[in-house]
Amino acid sequence: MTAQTMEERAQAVLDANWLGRFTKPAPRLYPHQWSWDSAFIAIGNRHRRWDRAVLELETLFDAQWTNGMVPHIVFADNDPGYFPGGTYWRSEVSAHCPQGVSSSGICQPPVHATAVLAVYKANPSEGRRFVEAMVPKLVAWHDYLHEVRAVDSPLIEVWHPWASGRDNNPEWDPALDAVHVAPGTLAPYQRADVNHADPADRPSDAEYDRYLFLVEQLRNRGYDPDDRPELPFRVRDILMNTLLVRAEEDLATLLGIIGADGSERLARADRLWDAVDEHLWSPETGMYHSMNAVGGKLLPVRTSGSFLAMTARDLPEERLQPLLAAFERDFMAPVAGGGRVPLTIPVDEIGFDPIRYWRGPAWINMTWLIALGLERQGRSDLARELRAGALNLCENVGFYEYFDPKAATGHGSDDFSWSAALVLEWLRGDQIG
Ligand code: 9WN
Repeated sequence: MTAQTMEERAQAVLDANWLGRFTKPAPRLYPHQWSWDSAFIAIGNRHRRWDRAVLELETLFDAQWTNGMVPHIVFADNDPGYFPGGTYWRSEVSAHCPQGVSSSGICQPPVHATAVLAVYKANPSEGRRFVEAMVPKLVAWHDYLHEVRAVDSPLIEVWHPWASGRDNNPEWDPALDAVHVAPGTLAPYQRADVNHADPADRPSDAEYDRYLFLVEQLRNRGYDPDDRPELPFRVRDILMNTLLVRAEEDLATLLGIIGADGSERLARADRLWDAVDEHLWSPETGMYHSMNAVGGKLLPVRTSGSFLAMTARDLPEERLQPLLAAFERDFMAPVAGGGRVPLTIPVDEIGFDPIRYWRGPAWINMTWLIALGLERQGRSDLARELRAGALNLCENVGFYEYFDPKAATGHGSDDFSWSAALVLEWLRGDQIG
């Protein structure tokens, strides 16, 4: 297939999932607006649907809470096709949720400043007004993360696996094992996800019980706990923290574009990076890890989230060499037709499953974010391999949510928006690094 045809196909996926003010991540499995999905979608749409890219991010930030939090899901309606929906989350229990907004009460990784910068770069003459409107919202969002989500440490915490964006990554297993849901605690419920995707691809019922229990713990506290150290699940996620370092840097650039001073954001990035490097680096594995804030120990599973350190900072050799060695040795999976893509965790890691989501397969957004980091570290050769692997998977298998590269199969939802969006970005060859 020619590059042109591939571009048309990718754009058609985004167009079909467009709902007038935002793009749903998937036709049936995810029928609302998701926070980090919208950032990736805007990055893809900036090339051929610039107005939509702008509206996508504006719509998401219209639902921003008054404390700065950008919710991880903004519910379009009461579609019973998704559970847990707005009537379960009941965002109105928080005084911070704006009137008329129905959303979840947790957030997702902060890739939005990176997306706003990318959208600006595609159309600087019209983009300046967009940047002016978005900057105060991004400042409030990042400040919320530093001020509310960091407890006893500069490192940002996730209080629910869904907030990590990598929901049932085996990385969280030790932290989730400590969450006990006594029989009869939860009201009976019906999962909707297993109606739209193969149950073998999705989390187990026991995991779902814990997910809902953790939502209830947060909802009972109005999503604004004043006993943050007592929360049952508190993880200093490597992906969340490294992407915020990157986002602060991009926010400083955005401030510069509108003639404002970005030095405070760069200072925040430095302070956060220093904490990442001091507390999340493991000399034993030669990788960065997430930390269980309950107990203060590094979570042992090696995950691809570690490589986002390359996206966040220019790394010194003593960090880059071991990281790249682990990447090549344990994560890179060949793709039929050419190229390689990173697995979520190595095949020999406890909990690896080639098809269950976030427990092993390859994801287009992780591949793209890591490629951005490889470019930053001067490893365009490896970034090109990732690009080739991702394009071959999408071309040969389809725009799936995620992939088992060894079997060349697609999983989760088909026609998945961020897979199409990031293919578009790669085809335009317009790196945002
Ligand atoms: C829960 C929408 C989202 C992504 C997440 C992915 C998955 C939701 C789910 O889908 O999570 O938020 O129901 O499984 O894990 O990264 O944003 O695409």
